[in-house]
Amino acid sequence: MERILFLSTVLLFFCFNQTNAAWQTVGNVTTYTKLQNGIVLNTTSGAKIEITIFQPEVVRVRLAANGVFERNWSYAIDTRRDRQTAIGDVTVTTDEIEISNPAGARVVVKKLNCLISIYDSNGNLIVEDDASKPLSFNNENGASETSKKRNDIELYYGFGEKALPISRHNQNMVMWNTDTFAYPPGLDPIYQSIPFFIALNQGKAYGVFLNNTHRTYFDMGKQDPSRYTFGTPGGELDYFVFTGGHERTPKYVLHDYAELTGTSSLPPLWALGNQQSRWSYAPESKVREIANKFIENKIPLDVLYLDIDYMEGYRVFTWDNKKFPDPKKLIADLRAQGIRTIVIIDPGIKVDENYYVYKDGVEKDVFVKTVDGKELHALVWPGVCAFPDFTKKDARDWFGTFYKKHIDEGIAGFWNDMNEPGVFIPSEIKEPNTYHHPLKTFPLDSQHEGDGLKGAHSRYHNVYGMQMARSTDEGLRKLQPDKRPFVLTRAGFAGIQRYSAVWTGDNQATWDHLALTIPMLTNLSVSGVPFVGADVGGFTGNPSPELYARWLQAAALTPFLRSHSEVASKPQEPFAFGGEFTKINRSTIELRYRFLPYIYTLFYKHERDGQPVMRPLWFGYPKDIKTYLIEDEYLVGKDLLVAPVLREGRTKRNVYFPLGDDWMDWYSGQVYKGGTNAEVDAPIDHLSLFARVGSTIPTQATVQNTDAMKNVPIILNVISGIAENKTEESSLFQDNGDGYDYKSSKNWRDVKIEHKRGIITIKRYGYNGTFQPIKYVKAIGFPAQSKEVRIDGVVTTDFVYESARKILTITLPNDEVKEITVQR
Ligand code: MIG
Repeated sequence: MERILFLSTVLLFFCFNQTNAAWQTVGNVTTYTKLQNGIVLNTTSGAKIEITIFQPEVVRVRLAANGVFERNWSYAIDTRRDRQTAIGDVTVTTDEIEISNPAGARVVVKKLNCLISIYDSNGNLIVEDDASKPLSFNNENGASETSKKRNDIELYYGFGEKALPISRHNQNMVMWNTDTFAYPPGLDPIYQSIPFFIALNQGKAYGVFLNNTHRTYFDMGKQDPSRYTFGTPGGELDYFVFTGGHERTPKYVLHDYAELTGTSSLPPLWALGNQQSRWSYAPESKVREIANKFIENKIPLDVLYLDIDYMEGYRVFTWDNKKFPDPKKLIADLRAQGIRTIVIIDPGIKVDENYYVYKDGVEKDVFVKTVDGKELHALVWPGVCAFPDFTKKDARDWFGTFYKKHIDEGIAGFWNDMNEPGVFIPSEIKEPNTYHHPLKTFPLDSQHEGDGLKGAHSRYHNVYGMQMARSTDEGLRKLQPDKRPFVLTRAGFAGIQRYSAVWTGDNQATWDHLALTIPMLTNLSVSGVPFVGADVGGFTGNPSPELYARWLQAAALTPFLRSHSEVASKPQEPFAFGGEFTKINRSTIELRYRFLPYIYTLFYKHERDGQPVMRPLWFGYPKDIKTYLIEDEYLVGKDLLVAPVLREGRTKRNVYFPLGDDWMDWYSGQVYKGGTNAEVDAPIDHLSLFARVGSTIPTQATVQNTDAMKNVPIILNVISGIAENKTEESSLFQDNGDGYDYKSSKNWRDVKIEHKRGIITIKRYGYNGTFQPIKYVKAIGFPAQSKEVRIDGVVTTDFVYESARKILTITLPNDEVKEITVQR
């Protein structure tokens, strides 16, 4: 630890020490060239700065320290989207240059020291260079950095995957994907790097994305609370500022970031089911035993994972024929039980002349090279390995084709691990194996193709994992064009959401790690990655029955739900903790399946608008400053608030209800006013859950797996107590759970449910198909037996009232009902 501290101090010294002769500021603006959407400034130092209105409410700043801009291309940016060049009008006065969009952002540059200020569309200043630290660069080593003025109360969220508290103000963070087995809370960096953040200050948000794949760093007020600094040791300092438009909401900022870097496409429905993993379920009899136990115990399950021990000597795309004599049969048998199989695929390819993948790789010249142009070799599970250069299209395509074998065997999805990339430190190295030992990845001077811009590992390290996931995703799309791919990755970079779901690596079976899952997953979510989860129960160590049960509850409504644990850990399945706990864990997983129609709808929406599935409270309630540091509750979409117990031995917990809405206890119907706190009961078998008053949440009865959802009736849970004169719209997206009909004119529908006091209107948009019928409307928290219920104007008697739970359940005669009216 001391060593790490020492190293980072040295690093900080080099990053921030601008008295070093080679560091210099860009100097003053001399001449300029106008562009259609902005300007290129020349400066006294010879550096050039391009400032453009990238989108009406997105400003881009690029620094070419040596006067030559790099290729205008980025792994982060979603090239599938059409973008029009925005207008950036330029006006020049003696001292200043102004770049503005008629309806959007405005930038003012002071010629003296080239100081940049950025304004939102209402004319409010949002980001301003710190005049005491102008834009600077180091002409000897290619480093550059910029500092912005900071208001002491401004908070920062995002930055991808960080084992840090929810707001990252006063933190100094590094972007460098690292295999950090059993990372302690507070360790930085870990597996994924996303150099994007959302700033929030008294209800107003903006965002910044540093479009640079090197080992960049962000000091968010740690060194000096009056500014924040970000920079890079190499490549172009290229950053985007998302002004948030006239709204200045986090939602708006994230929408614009998603427009830039893309969204996740709708996953197959089964991938939202419960998933079970372990390092490793092997041999095949063990896998069957686990599957059977889930079924015997009636615990819902959609997926089982095979970790590294299914392979022959850890050679990817092979099977250990002793442990798995007939994989195809095993996979088919599991499938007949409603369970899909996912296998792990690592990037390291064993150097072995008799191994078909290696031989072919050598022939096709796909591997990463050393600085001398030789095949790079490093040690991982299989022994000495070569590594596909995933920054080369041919290598991505090549790797992608190998999945065919597994697809033909019936494997449903793939898990990419060790892709930071992480490698083993050779045993002759006697130094301690610290979390951030430089030998844990490729040498920094290793050579990558970089899709047309050859470069060193120091430039491409952070996108290696993302490009591996891309190779898997693209490979699967080609191999099975009628199915939606499912890929899970450990490493990633900005834009990873286009290719994969993400899990948070090797966490620990401790209460602190359980608590850490909420700030980690919500921050990943607001970094543009919706499909996120943590190993339930903790990867290293053994959770107590209580810890596992609480962890499962906390995770039950997170986007990706998977239990996973380390080799040699005790059994960590929901039925492994004894009778009472089997029951508790079963009902937790059943809860997940009840909410699947709601969660699936959120994923459908995400693809279109970039909004996260799992949300921190501040994201939904940016005007309520009391939400800003809450990290023990989260929202699912905008209508559900989850408040799990995260500490040992507790059977009550305090819940904060965000201001602006009222919240109803899902089980008891009790209403809590927004802006208040309450102490709620949370016995060991209970996950505290609150629904937003006025919303309508679609659920279903629980099922053993997603295959069994067909024809299961949908329940529309109307949360009573909507204000007079208010209208709330909720939705339910339905299709057959896989494939691409939902992008065509068949087989999907998007149901809009409008709720006014006493009236529910159901509007079905879309196309013909077979859908789970909307069968019940449940008015939850309904004060008394209703006097009259009408369905499409006709009086019905098909309703019951349970006074204890205050639930009025109306049964609909068919799936075409348009309007339900209820009289108190
Ligand atoms: O060096 O495949 O994070 O989930 O079980 C360890 C074995 C490699 C690390 C992953 C973990 C997985 C394990 N892997």
